[in-house]
Amino acid sequence: MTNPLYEALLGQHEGKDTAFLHLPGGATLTHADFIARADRFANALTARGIAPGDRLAVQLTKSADALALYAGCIKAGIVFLPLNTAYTASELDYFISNSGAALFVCDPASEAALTPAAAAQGISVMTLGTAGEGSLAAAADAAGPRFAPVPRGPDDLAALLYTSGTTGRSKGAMLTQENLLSNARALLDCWRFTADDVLLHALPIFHAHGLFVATNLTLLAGGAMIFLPKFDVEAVLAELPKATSMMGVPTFYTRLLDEPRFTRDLVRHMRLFISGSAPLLAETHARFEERTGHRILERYGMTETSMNTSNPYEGARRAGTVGFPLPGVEIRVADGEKALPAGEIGTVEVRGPNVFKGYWQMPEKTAEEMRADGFFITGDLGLIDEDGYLHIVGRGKDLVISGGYNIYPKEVELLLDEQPGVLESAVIGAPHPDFGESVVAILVPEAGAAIDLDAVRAAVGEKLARFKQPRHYAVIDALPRNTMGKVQKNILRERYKHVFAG
Ligand code: MCA
Ligand code: AMP
Repeated sequence: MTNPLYEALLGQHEGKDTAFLHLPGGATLTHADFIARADRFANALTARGIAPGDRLAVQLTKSADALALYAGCIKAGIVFLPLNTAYTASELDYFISNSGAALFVCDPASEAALTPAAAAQGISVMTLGTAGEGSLAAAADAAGPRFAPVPRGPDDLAALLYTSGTTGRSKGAMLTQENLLSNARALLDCWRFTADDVLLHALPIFHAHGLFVATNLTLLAGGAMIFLPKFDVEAVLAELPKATSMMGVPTFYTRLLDEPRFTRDLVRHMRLFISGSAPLLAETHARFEERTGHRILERYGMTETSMNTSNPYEGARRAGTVGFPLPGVEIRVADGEKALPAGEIGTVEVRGPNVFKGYWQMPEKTAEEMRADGFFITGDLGLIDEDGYLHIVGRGKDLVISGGYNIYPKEVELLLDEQPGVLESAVIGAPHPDFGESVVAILVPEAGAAIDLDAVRAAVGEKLARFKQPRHYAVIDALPRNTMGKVQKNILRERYKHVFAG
Protein backbone atom coordinates (compact mmCIF):
# COMPACT_ATOMS: atom_id res chain seq x y z
CA MET A 1 0.00 0.00 0.00
CA THR A 2 1.31 3.43 -0.84
CA ASN A 3 0.28 7.00 -0.11
CA PRO A 4 -1.36 8.05 -3.40
CA LEU A 5 -1.85 11.72 -2.55
CA TYR A 6 1.76 12.03 -1.47
CA GLU A 7 3.04 10.17 -4.55
CA ALA A 8 1.03 12.32 -6.97
CA LEU A 9 1.65 15.72 -5.42
CA LEU A 10 5.10 15.36 -3.96
CA GLY A 11 6.70 11.94 -4.48
CA GLN A 12 7.07 12.54 -8.21
CA HIS A 13 9.27 15.60 -7.42
CA GLU A 14 11.60 13.99 -4.87
CA GLY A 15 15.17 15.08 -5.46
CA LYS A 16 14.25 17.57 -8.20
CA ASP A 17 15.79 21.01 -8.08
CA THR A 18 12.95 22.54 -10.08
CA ALA A 19 11.44 25.77 -8.72
CA PHE A 20 8.32 25.39 -6.59
CA LEU A 21 7.89 28.50 -4.43
CA HIS A 22 9.04 31.99 -5.36
CA LEU A 23 9.01 33.88 -2.08
CA PRO A 24 8.84 37.57 -1.20
CA GLY A 25 12.37 38.94 -1.07
CA GLY A 26 13.52 36.87 -4.02
CA ALA A 27 14.28 33.43 -2.54
CA THR A 28 13.11 30.34 -4.42
CA LEU A 29 12.38 26.99 -2.81
CA THR A 30 12.85 24.00 -5.07
CA HIS A 31 10.64 20.94 -4.96
CA ALA A 32 13.47 19.05 -3.23
CA ASP A 33 13.88 21.83 -0.61
CA PHE A 34 10.16 21.84 0.02
CA ILE A 35 9.94 18.07 0.41
CA ALA A 36 12.95 18.03 2.75
CA ARG A 37 11.22 20.63 4.94
CA ALA A 38 7.98 18.61 4.85
CA ASP A 39 9.96 15.52 5.91
CA ARG A 40 11.44 17.40 8.85
CA PHE A 41 7.96 18.44 9.98
CA ALA A 42 6.73 14.87 9.58
CA ASN A 43 9.63 13.64 11.74
CA ALA A 44 9.11 16.36 14.35
CA LEU A 45 5.38 15.65 14.66
CA THR A 46 5.86 11.90 14.74
CA ALA A 47 8.50 12.26 17.44
CA ARG A 48 5.89 14.09 19.53
CA GLY A 49 3.59 11.13 19.24
CA ILE A 50 1.25 12.54 16.58
CA ALA A 51 0.05 9.46 14.73
CA PRO A 52 -1.63 8.79 11.36
CA GLY A 53 -5.30 9.81 11.60
CA ASP A 54 -4.67 12.35 14.38
CA ARG A 55 -5.84 15.90 13.66
CA LEU A 56 -3.32 18.74 13.62
CA ALA A 57 -5.11 22.07 14.19
CA VAL A 58 -3.19 24.92 12.61
CA GLN A 59 -3.77 28.68 12.71
CA LEU A 60 -0.80 30.18 10.92
CA THR A 61 0.14 33.25 8.96
CA LYS A 62 0.81 32.20 5.38
CA SER A 63 4.42 31.12 4.79
CA ALA A 64 6.42 28.47 2.97
CA ASP A 65 6.82 26.63 6.28
CA ALA A 66 3.05 26.62 6.87
CA LEU A 67 2.63 25.01 3.45
CA ALA A 68 5.43 22.52 4.10
CA LEU A 69 3.64 21.55 7.32
CA TYR A 70 0.61 20.63 5.21
CA ALA A 71 2.85 18.54 2.94
CA GLY A 72 4.43 16.88 6.00
CA CYS A 73 0.98 15.93 7.25
CA ILE A 74 0.08 14.32 3.92
CA LYS A 75 3.28 12.31 4.06
CA ALA A 76 2.77 11.27 7.70
CA GLY A 77 -0.95 10.52 7.30
CA ILE A 78 -1.84 13.26 9.80
CA VAL A 79 -5.16 15.00 9.18
CA PHE A 80 -4.47 18.68 8.43
CA LEU A 81 -6.95 21.09 10.01
CA PRO A 82 -6.27 24.67 8.88
CA LEU A 83 -8.07 27.56 10.60
CA ASN A 84 -8.72 31.11 9.45
CA THR A 85 -6.17 33.49 10.99
CA ALA A 86 -9.04 35.89 11.76
CA TYR A 87 -10.69 33.50 14.23
CA THR A 88 -10.82 34.66 17.84
CA ALA A 89 -9.88 32.50 20.83
CA SER A 90 -13.53 31.72 21.50
CA GLU A 91 -14.06 30.51 17.92
CA LEU A 92 -10.90 28.38 18.10
CA ASP A 93 -12.06 26.81 21.32
CA TYR A 94 -14.88 25.08 19.46
CA PHE A 95 -12.75 23.82 16.57
CA ILE A 96 -10.12 22.40 18.87
CA SER A 97 -12.59 20.63 21.12
CA ASN A 98 -14.89 19.42 18.34
CA SER A 99 -12.03 17.96 16.29
CA GLY A 100 -10.25 16.39 19.26
CA ALA A 101 -7.03 17.74 17.76
CA ALA A 102 -3.81 16.17 19.02
CA LEU A 103 -1.82 19.40 18.82
CA PHE A 104 -2.44 23.06 18.03
CA VAL A 105 0.11 25.03 16.02
CA CYS A 106 -0.05 28.83 15.93
CA ASP A 107 2.08 31.92 15.30
CA PRO A 108 4.60 32.68 18.05
CA ALA A 109 2.90 36.05 18.60
CA SER A 110 -0.46 34.37 19.35
CA GLU A 111 0.90 31.72 21.70
CA ALA A 112 0.17 33.53 24.96
CA ALA A 113 -3.38 34.45 23.94
CA LEU A 114 -4.28 31.04 22.56
CA THR A 115 -2.61 28.67 25.01
CA PRO A 116 -5.49 28.88 27.53
CA ALA A 117 -8.00 27.79 24.87
CA ALA A 118 -5.83 24.79 23.96
CA ALA A 119 -5.01 24.00 27.60
CA ALA A 120 -8.74 23.99 28.41
CA GLN A 121 -9.03 21.12 25.91
CA GLY A 122 -5.97 19.40 27.32
CA ILE A 123 -3.83 19.82 24.23
CA SER A 124 -0.48 21.47 23.90
CA VAL A 125 0.60 24.28 21.61
CA MET A 126 3.61 24.57 19.33
CA THR A 127 4.56 27.63 17.33
CA LEU A 128 5.73 28.24 13.79
CA GLY A 129 6.74 31.71 12.64
CA THR A 130 7.08 33.12 9.15
CA ALA A 131 10.84 33.62 9.53
CA GLY A 132 11.85 30.17 10.73
CA GLU A 133 11.19 30.87 14.42
CA GLY A 134 9.01 29.03 16.94
CA SER A 135 9.10 25.72 18.80
CA LEU A 136 7.86 23.60 15.88
CA ALA A 137 10.35 25.26 13.54
CA ALA A 138 13.14 24.44 16.01
CA ALA A 139 11.93 20.84 16.34
CA ALA A 140 11.87 20.54 12.53
CA ASP A 141 15.39 22.02 12.26
CA ALA A 142 16.61 19.36 14.68
CA ALA A 143 14.70 16.50 13.03
CA GLY A 144 15.95 14.24 10.25
CA PRO A 145 15.55 15.38 6.60
CA ARG A 146 14.11 12.06 5.38
CA PHE A 147 10.77 10.53 6.25
CA ALA A 148 9.24 7.46 4.62
CA PRO A 149 5.65 8.15 3.48
CA VAL A 150 3.05 6.50 5.70
CA PRO A 151 0.83 4.15 3.68
CA ARG A 152 -2.67 5.56 3.14
CA GLY A 153 -5.74 4.35 1.27
CA PRO A 154 -8.06 6.42 -0.92
CA ASP A 155 -10.67 6.60 1.84
CA ASP A 156 -8.29 7.79 4.56
CA LEU A 157 -8.72 11.36 5.75
CA ALA A 158 -6.23 13.93 4.50
CA ALA A 159 -7.87 17.08 5.87
CA LEU A 160 -10.64 18.38 8.07
CA LEU A 161 -12.03 21.78 7.04
CA TYR A 162 -14.65 23.49 9.13
CA THR A 163 -17.54 25.13 7.38
CA SER A 164 -20.25 27.05 9.19
CA GLY A 165 -23.76 25.72 9.35
CA THR A 166 -27.21 27.19 9.11
CA THR A 167 -27.81 26.32 12.77
CA GLY A 168 -24.82 28.44 13.77
CA ARG A 169 -22.59 25.46 14.62
CA SER A 170 -19.61 24.75 12.39
CA LYS A 171 -19.16 21.31 10.90
CA GLY A 172 -15.87 19.64 10.04
CA ALA A 173 -15.88 18.43 6.44
CA MET A 174 -13.87 15.19 6.22
CA LEU A 175 -11.84 15.18 3.01
CA THR A 176 -10.16 11.99 1.93
CA GLN A 177 -7.05 11.36 -0.12
CA GLU A 178 -9.28 10.41 -3.05
CA ASN A 179 -11.41 13.57 -2.73
CA LEU A 180 -8.36 15.79 -3.03
CA LEU A 181 -6.48 13.76 -5.61
CA SER A 182 -9.41 13.18 -7.96
CA ASN A 183 -10.20 16.90 -7.90
CA ALA A 184 -6.63 17.98 -8.61
CA ARG A 185 -6.54 15.55 -11.54
CA ALA A 186 -9.84 16.83 -12.93
CA LEU A 187 -8.62 20.43 -12.71
CA LEU A 188 -5.32 19.56 -14.38
CA ASP A 189 -7.27 18.09 -17.22
CA CYS A 190 -9.61 21.10 -17.51
CA TRP A 191 -7.28 24.00 -16.99
CA ARG A 192 -4.19 22.57 -18.73
CA PHE A 193 -1.67 23.30 -15.98
CA THR A 194 1.86 22.11 -16.78
CA ALA A 195 5.35 22.26 -15.32
CA ASP A 196 5.77 25.56 -17.19
CA ASP A 197 3.04 27.27 -15.18
CA VAL A 198 3.84 29.93 -12.61
CA LEU A 199 0.71 30.59 -10.57
CA LEU A 200 0.35 33.90 -8.77
CA HIS A 201 -0.83 32.75 -5.33
CA ALA A 202 -2.25 35.56 -3.18
CA LEU A 203 -5.01 33.52 -1.51
CA PRO A 204 -5.05 32.41 2.09
CA ILE A 205 -3.98 28.77 2.62
CA PHE A 206 -6.57 27.89 5.27
CA HIS A 207 -9.38 27.34 2.73
CA ALA A 208 -9.93 24.87 -0.07
CA HIS A 209 -9.35 27.55 -2.70
CA GLY A 210 -5.76 28.47 -1.78
CA LEU A 211 -4.77 25.13 -0.27
CA PHE A 212 -6.27 22.51 -2.55
CA VAL A 213 -7.36 24.14 -5.80
CA ALA A 214 -4.24 26.28 -6.18
CA THR A 215 -1.55 24.30 -4.36
CA ASN A 216 -2.52 20.70 -5.11
CA LEU A 217 -3.01 21.52 -8.77
CA THR A 218 0.37 23.25 -9.05
CA LEU A 219 2.09 20.36 -7.27
CA LEU A 220 0.41 17.79 -9.50
CA ALA A 221 1.45 19.73 -12.59
CA GLY A 222 5.00 20.28 -11.35
CA GLY A 223 4.70 24.04 -11.80
CA ALA A 224 5.73 26.89 -9.53
CA MET A 225 3.90 29.49 -7.46
CA ILE A 226 4.68 33.11 -6.71
CA PHE A 227 3.71 32.79 -3.07
CA LEU A 228 2.51 36.16 -1.73
CA PRO A 229 1.58 36.56 1.95
CA LYS A 230 -1.81 38.04 1.02
CA PHE A 231 -3.59 39.93 -1.74
CA ASP A 232 -1.79 43.25 -1.83
CA VAL A 233 -2.50 45.09 -5.05
CA GLU A 234 1.02 46.61 -5.26
CA ALA A 235 2.68 43.22 -4.87
CA VAL A 236 0.30 41.62 -7.36
CA LEU A 237 0.99 44.31 -9.98
CA ALA A 238 4.73 43.83 -9.43
CA GLU A 239 4.61 40.03 -9.71
CA LEU A 240 2.05 39.56 -12.49
CA PRO A 241 4.66 39.98 -15.25
CA LYS A 242 6.41 36.83 -13.94
CA ALA A 243 3.24 34.72 -13.72
CA THR A 244 1.40 32.62 -16.29
CA SER A 245 -1.81 32.20 -14.34
CA MET A 246 -3.72 33.57 -11.37
CA MET A 247 -6.57 32.38 -9.16
CA GLY A 248 -8.71 34.65 -7.05
CA VAL A 249 -12.00 35.58 -5.50
CA PRO A 250 -14.00 38.30 -7.32
CA THR A 251 -12.67 40.99 -4.93
CA PHE A 252 -9.16 40.38 -6.36
CA TYR A 253 -10.41 41.21 -9.84
CA THR A 254 -12.46 44.27 -8.86
CA ARG A 255 -9.50 45.63 -6.89
CA LEU A 256 -7.21 45.12 -9.91
CA LEU A 257 -9.71 46.87 -12.18
CA ASP A 258 -9.75 49.85 -9.81
CA GLU A 259 -6.05 50.23 -10.50
CA PRO A 260 -5.14 52.17 -13.70
CA ARG A 261 -1.74 50.42 -13.81
CA PHE A 262 -3.56 47.14 -14.39
CA THR A 263 -3.37 47.21 -18.17
CA ARG A 264 -3.58 44.95 -21.19
CA ASP A 265 0.18 45.21 -21.58
CA LEU A 266 0.86 44.09 -18.04
CA VAL A 267 -0.98 40.79 -18.56
CA ARG A 268 -0.47 40.26 -22.29
CA HIS A 269 1.64 37.16 -21.58
CA MET A 270 -0.82 35.57 -19.11
CA ARG A 271 -2.40 32.23 -19.94
CA LEU A 272 -5.32 32.12 -17.53
CA PHE A 273 -7.27 34.04 -14.86
CA ILE A 274 -9.60 31.93 -12.72
CA SER A 275 -12.31 33.15 -10.33
CA GLY A 276 -14.38 31.40 -7.70
CA SER A 277 -15.65 31.17 -4.10
CA ALA A 278 -18.30 33.81 -4.75
CA PRO A 279 -20.28 35.00 -7.77
CA LEU A 280 -18.34 37.04 -10.29
CA LEU A 281 -20.59 39.80 -11.56
CA ALA A 282 -21.15 39.64 -15.32
CA GLU A 283 -20.23 43.32 -15.31
CA THR A 284 -16.81 42.55 -13.76
CA HIS A 285 -16.28 39.83 -16.36
CA ALA A 286 -17.05 42.30 -19.15
CA ARG A 287 -14.89 45.09 -17.71
CA PHE A 288 -12.01 42.65 -17.29
CA GLU A 289 -12.21 41.53 -20.89
CA GLU A 290 -12.44 45.08 -22.13
CA ARG A 291 -9.38 46.11 -20.11
CA THR A 292 -7.17 43.07 -20.67
CA GLY A 293 -8.53 41.02 -23.53
CA HIS A 294 -8.77 38.03 -21.15
CA ARG A 295 -12.01 36.27 -20.34
CA ILE A 296 -11.93 35.19 -16.69
CA LEU A 297 -12.66 31.50 -16.27
CA GLU A 298 -15.25 31.11 -13.51
CA ARG A 299 -15.68 27.86 -11.63
CA TYR A 300 -17.86 26.67 -8.75
CA GLY A 301 -17.05 24.64 -5.67
CA MET A 302 -17.56 24.11 -1.99
CA THR A 303 -15.49 23.03 0.97
CA GLU A 304 -17.42 19.75 1.08
CA THR A 305 -16.92 18.95 -2.59
CA SER A 306 -13.84 20.86 -3.73
CA MET A 307 -14.51 21.92 -7.33
CA ASN A 308 -17.69 20.86 -9.10
CA THR A 309 -17.96 22.78 -12.35
CA SER A 310 -15.88 25.01 -14.54
CA ASN A 311 -16.25 27.12 -17.61
CA PRO A 312 -14.31 25.61 -20.48
CA TYR A 313 -10.64 26.30 -21.15
CA GLU A 314 -11.34 26.14 -24.84
CA GLY A 315 -14.81 27.17 -25.89
CA ALA A 316 -17.06 29.91 -24.62
CA ARG A 317 -16.53 31.16 -21.08
CA ARG A 318 -19.95 32.54 -20.31
CA ALA A 319 -20.24 35.39 -17.84
CA GLY A 320 -22.76 34.72 -15.09
CA THR A 321 -22.38 30.94 -15.41
CA VAL A 322 -20.08 28.43 -13.73
CA GLY A 323 -19.80 26.13 -16.72
CA PHE A 324 -19.94 22.35 -16.94
CA PRO A 325 -19.35 19.50 -14.48
CA LEU A 326 -15.69 18.54 -14.12
CA PRO A 327 -14.67 15.14 -15.49
CA GLY A 328 -16.06 12.42 -13.21
CA VAL A 329 -18.47 14.81 -11.47
CA GLU A 330 -22.23 14.70 -11.93
CA ILE A 331 -24.46 17.71 -11.37
CA ARG A 332 -28.22 17.79 -11.24
CA VAL A 333 -30.71 20.50 -10.43
CA ALA A 334 -33.50 19.06 -8.33
CA ASP A 335 -36.71 19.87 -6.55
CA GLY A 336 -36.75 17.50 -3.61
CA GLU A 337 -36.18 14.01 -5.01
CA LYS A 338 -37.07 15.07 -8.56
CA ALA A 339 -34.44 16.09 -11.11
CA LEU A 340 -35.56 19.12 -13.10
CA PRO A 341 -35.28 19.69 -16.84
CA ALA A 342 -33.04 22.33 -18.44
CA GLY A 343 -34.02 25.89 -17.66
CA GLU A 344 -35.81 25.20 -14.37
CA ILE A 345 -34.49 26.50 -11.06
CA GLY A 346 -33.88 24.08 -8.21
CA THR A 347 -31.26 22.96 -5.71
CA VAL A 348 -27.87 22.09 -7.12
CA GLU A 349 -26.78 18.55 -6.20
CA VAL A 350 -23.44 16.91 -6.87
CA ARG A 351 -22.08 13.38 -6.93
CA GLY A 352 -18.57 12.12 -7.62
CA PRO A 353 -15.21 11.20 -6.13
CA ASN A 354 -14.84 14.83 -5.05
CA VAL A 355 -17.74 14.65 -2.57
CA PHE A 356 -16.54 14.52 1.03
CA LYS A 357 -16.89 11.58 3.37
CA GLY A 358 -19.21 13.38 5.79
CA TYR A 359 -19.18 15.82 8.70
CA TRP A 360 -16.85 14.96 11.54
CA GLN A 361 -18.80 13.11 14.23
CA MET A 362 -22.11 14.43 12.90
CA PRO A 363 -23.68 11.50 11.01
CA GLU A 364 -27.15 13.03 11.31
CA LYS A 365 -26.00 16.28 9.64
CA THR A 366 -24.29 14.28 6.91
CA ALA A 367 -27.46 12.28 6.34
CA GLU A 368 -29.54 15.47 6.09
CA GLU A 369 -27.46 16.71 3.17
CA MET A 370 -26.98 13.44 1.27
CA ARG A 371 -29.52 11.79 -0.98
CA ALA A 372 -29.84 8.01 -0.86
CA ASP A 373 -28.31 7.77 -4.34
CA GLY A 374 -25.15 9.60 -3.24
CA PHE A 375 -25.92 13.12 -4.43
CA PHE A 376 -24.87 15.88 -2.01
CA ILE A 377 -27.31 18.76 -1.58
CA THR A 378 -25.23 21.93 -1.92
CA GLY A 379 -27.91 24.39 -0.77
CA ASP A 380 -27.20 26.56 -3.82
CA LEU A 381 -29.99 27.34 -6.23
CA GLY A 382 -29.28 26.99 -9.91
CA LEU A 383 -30.37 26.04 -13.36
CA ILE A 384 -28.74 24.23 -16.24
CA ASP A 385 -29.33 26.01 -19.52
CA GLU A 386 -30.00 24.46 -22.93
CA ASP A 387 -26.26 24.37 -23.66
CA GLY A 388 -25.45 22.59 -20.40
CA TYR A 389 -23.96 25.55 -18.52
CA LEU A 390 -24.78 25.72 -14.81
CA HIS A 391 -26.00 29.09 -13.52
CA ILE A 392 -25.96 29.73 -9.75
CA VAL A 393 -28.98 31.96 -9.31
CA GLY A 394 -29.21 32.18 -5.53
CA ARG A 395 -28.86 30.33 -2.28
CA GLY A 396 -31.37 28.11 -0.56
CA LYS A 397 -29.18 28.35 2.54
CA ASP A 398 -28.97 31.50 4.64
CA LEU A 399 -25.41 32.52 3.89
CA VAL A 400 -23.46 35.73 3.26
CA ILE A 401 -20.23 35.60 1.23
CA SER A 402 -17.94 38.56 1.92
CA GLY A 403 -14.71 38.75 -0.06
CA GLY A 404 -14.86 34.96 -0.47
CA TYR A 405 -15.39 34.26 3.24
CA ASN A 406 -18.63 32.62 4.33
CA ILE A 407 -20.69 34.02 7.15
CA TYR A 408 -23.69 32.13 8.45
CA PRO A 409 -26.16 34.74 9.78
CA LYS A 410 -27.38 32.36 12.48
CA GLU A 411 -24.02 32.41 14.24
CA VAL A 412 -24.04 36.23 14.38
CA GLU A 413 -27.73 36.39 15.35
CA LEU A 414 -27.22 34.01 18.28
CA LEU A 415 -24.56 36.34 19.67
CA LEU A 416 -26.57 39.52 19.03
CA ASP A 417 -29.63 38.04 20.73
CA GLU A 418 -27.59 37.59 23.91
CA GLN A 419 -26.72 41.30 24.14
CA PRO A 420 -28.39 43.48 26.78
CA GLY A 421 -31.53 45.20 25.52
CA VAL A 422 -31.76 43.06 22.36
CA LEU A 423 -35.03 41.20 21.95
CA GLU A 424 -34.16 39.65 18.60
CA SER A 425 -32.06 40.21 15.53
CA ALA A 426 -31.77 39.44 11.84
CA VAL A 427 -28.48 39.35 9.96
CA ILE A 428 -28.40 39.72 6.20
CA GLY A 429 -25.94 40.41 3.39
CA ALA A 430 -26.09 43.66 1.44
CA PRO A 431 -24.20 44.41 -1.78
CA HIS A 432 -20.74 45.81 -1.04
CA PRO A 433 -18.50 47.42 -3.67
CA ASP A 434 -15.30 45.71 -2.46
CA PHE A 435 -16.41 42.47 -0.77
CA GLY A 436 -19.37 41.67 -3.04
CA GLU A 437 -21.58 41.37 0.02
CA SER A 438 -21.13 42.54 3.58
CA VAL A 439 -22.93 41.94 6.84
CA VAL A 440 -25.86 44.04 8.10
CA ALA A 441 -27.43 43.52 11.56
CA ILE A 442 -30.99 44.55 12.26
CA LEU A 443 -31.82 44.68 15.95
CA VAL A 444 -35.13 44.87 17.75
CA PRO A 445 -34.97 46.26 21.32
CA GLU A 446 -36.75 44.73 24.27
CA ALA A 447 -39.80 46.76 25.31
CA GLY A 448 -38.68 50.00 26.92
CA ALA A 449 -34.98 49.21 26.46
CA ALA A 450 -32.37 51.16 24.52
CA ILE A 451 -29.62 49.26 22.73
CA ASP A 452 -26.06 50.47 23.29
CA LEU A 453 -24.59 49.83 19.83
CA ASP A 454 -21.03 50.54 20.98
CA ALA A 455 -21.37 47.84 23.61
CA VAL A 456 -22.83 45.46 21.02
CA ARG A 457 -19.94 46.19 18.64
CA ALA A 458 -17.43 45.57 21.41
CA ALA A 459 -19.03 42.25 22.40
CA VAL A 460 -19.14 41.10 18.78
CA GLY A 461 -15.54 42.23 18.26
CA GLU A 462 -14.37 40.07 21.11
CA LYS A 463 -16.13 36.91 20.02
CA LEU A 464 -16.28 36.91 16.22
CA ALA A 465 -13.67 37.11 13.48
CA ARG A 466 -13.57 40.59 11.93
CA PHE A 467 -14.99 39.46 8.59
CA LYS A 468 -18.16 38.15 10.32
CA GLN A 469 -18.79 41.38 12.20
CA PRO A 470 -21.67 43.53 10.93
CA ARG A 471 -20.47 46.65 9.14
CA HIS A 472 -23.87 48.29 9.44
CA TYR A 473 -26.41 48.20 12.31
CA ALA A 474 -30.05 49.25 12.24
CA VAL A 475 -32.49 49.28 15.14
CA ILE A 476 -36.15 48.81 14.24
CA ASP A 477 -39.36 48.13 16.18
CA ALA A 478 -40.22 44.74 14.71
CA LEU A 479 -38.90 42.30 12.12
CA PRO A 480 -41.13 41.65 9.11
CA ARG A 481 -42.65 38.16 9.38
CA ASN A 482 -44.84 36.03 7.17
CA THR A 483 -48.02 34.38 8.37
CA MET A 484 -46.00 31.39 9.60
CA GLY A 485 -43.97 33.73 11.82
CA LYS A 486 -40.78 33.35 9.73
CA VAL A 487 -38.62 36.46 9.38
CA GLN A 488 -38.87 37.77 5.82
CA LYS A 489 -35.22 38.38 5.08
CA ASN A 490 -36.01 39.15 1.43
CA ILE A 491 -37.88 42.27 2.61
CA LEU A 492 -34.94 43.27 4.80
CA ARG A 493 -32.45 42.66 1.97
CA GLU A 494 -34.48 44.94 -0.26
CA ARG A 495 -34.76 47.61 2.44
CA TYR A 496 -31.04 47.66 3.25
CA LYS A 497 -29.59 46.99 -0.19
CA HIS A 498 -28.03 50.46 -0.53
CA VAL A 499 -26.32 50.79 2.87
CA PHE A 500 -22.85 50.12 1.43
CA ALA A 501 -23.40 51.88 -1.89
CA GLY A 502 -21.28 54.82 -2.97
C1 MCA B 1 -10.57 41.09 5.49
N1 MCA B 1 -11.53 41.80 6.10
C2 MCA B 1 -12.72 41.42 5.62
C3 MCA B 1 -12.45 40.41 4.69
N2 MCA B 1 -11.12 40.23 4.63
N3 MCA B 1 -13.97 41.83 5.91
C4 MCA B 1 -14.98 41.24 5.26
N4 MCA B 1 -14.79 40.27 4.34
C5 MCA B 1 -13.54 39.84 4.04
N5 MCA B 1 -13.35 38.85 3.15
C6 MCA B 1 -11.43 42.86 7.09
C7 MCA B 1 -10.08 43.09 7.67
O1 MCA B 1 -9.99 42.39 8.90
C8 MCA B 1 -10.05 44.60 7.87
O2 MCA B 1 -10.77 44.94 9.01
C9 MCA B 1 -10.86 45.13 6.75
O3 MCA B 1 -11.71 44.03 6.37
C10 MCA B 1 -10.11 45.60 5.56
O4 MCA B 1 -9.11 44.71 5.28
P1 MCA B 1 -8.36 44.70 3.90
O5 MCA B 1 -6.92 44.96 4.15
O6 MCA B 1 -9.05 45.51 2.89
O7 MCA B 1 -8.62 43.21 3.57
P2 MCA B 1 -7.62 42.27 2.98
O8 MCA B 1 -6.66 41.79 3.99
O9 MCA B 1 -7.09 42.91 1.73
O10 MCA B 1 -8.55 41.02 2.64
C11 MCA B 1 -9.55 41.06 1.67
C12 MCA B 1 -9.40 39.83 0.75
C13 MCA B 1 -9.35 38.59 1.68
C14 MCA B 1 -8.12 39.94 -0.04
C15 MCA B 1 -10.58 39.79 -0.16
O11 MCA B 1 -10.51 38.56 2.48
C16 MCA B 1 -9.15 37.33 0.92
O12 MCA B 1 -8.04 36.95 0.58
N6 MCA B 1 -10.24 36.60 0.63
C17 MCA B 1 -10.18 35.30 -0.01
C18 MCA B 1 -10.98 34.33 0.76
C19 MCA B 1 -10.88 32.91 0.21
O13 MCA B 1 -9.85 32.40 -0.13
N7 MCA B 1 -12.01 32.22 0.14
C20 MCA B 1 -12.12 30.89 -0.28
C21 MCA B 1 -13.12 30.17 0.61
P3 MCA B 1 -10.50 46.30 9.79
O14 MCA B 1 -9.90 47.28 8.84
O15 MCA B 1 -11.81 46.71 10.28
O16 MCA B 1 -9.57 45.86 10.86
S1 MCA B 1 -14.33 29.32 -0.29
C22 MCA B 1 -13.63 27.94 -0.84
O17 MCA B 1 -12.49 27.62 -0.56
C23 MCA B 1 -14.53 27.19 -1.81
C24 MCA B 1 -14.17 25.75 -1.88
C25 MCA B 1 -14.39 27.80 -3.22
O18 MCA B 1 -15.31 27.67 -4.03
O19 MCA B 1 -13.33 28.38 -3.47
P1 AMP C 1 -17.47 27.30 1.17
O1 AMP C 1 -18.43 26.73 2.15
O2 AMP C 1 -16.56 28.34 1.75
O3 AMP C 1 -16.77 26.23 0.51
O4 AMP C 1 -18.34 28.08 0.11
C1 AMP C 1 -19.06 27.39 -0.86
C2 AMP C 1 -20.11 28.28 -1.43
O5 AMP C 1 -19.53 29.37 -2.12
C3 AMP C 1 -20.97 27.58 -2.44
O6 AMP C 1 -21.95 26.75 -1.87
C4 AMP C 1 -21.54 28.75 -3.22
O7 AMP C 1 -22.65 29.30 -2.52
C5 AMP C 1 -20.38 29.73 -3.20
N1 AMP C 1 -19.62 29.74 -4.45
C6 AMP C 1 -18.41 29.19 -4.73
N2 AMP C 1 -18.05 29.45 -6.01
C7 AMP C 1 -19.05 30.20 -6.54
C8 AMP C 1 -19.28 30.80 -7.81
N3 AMP C 1 -18.39 30.73 -8.80
N4 AMP C 1 -20.44 31.46 -7.99
C9 AMP C 1 -21.36 31.55 -7.01
N5 AMP C 1 -21.19 31.03 -5.79
C10 AMP C 1 -20.04 30.37 -5.56
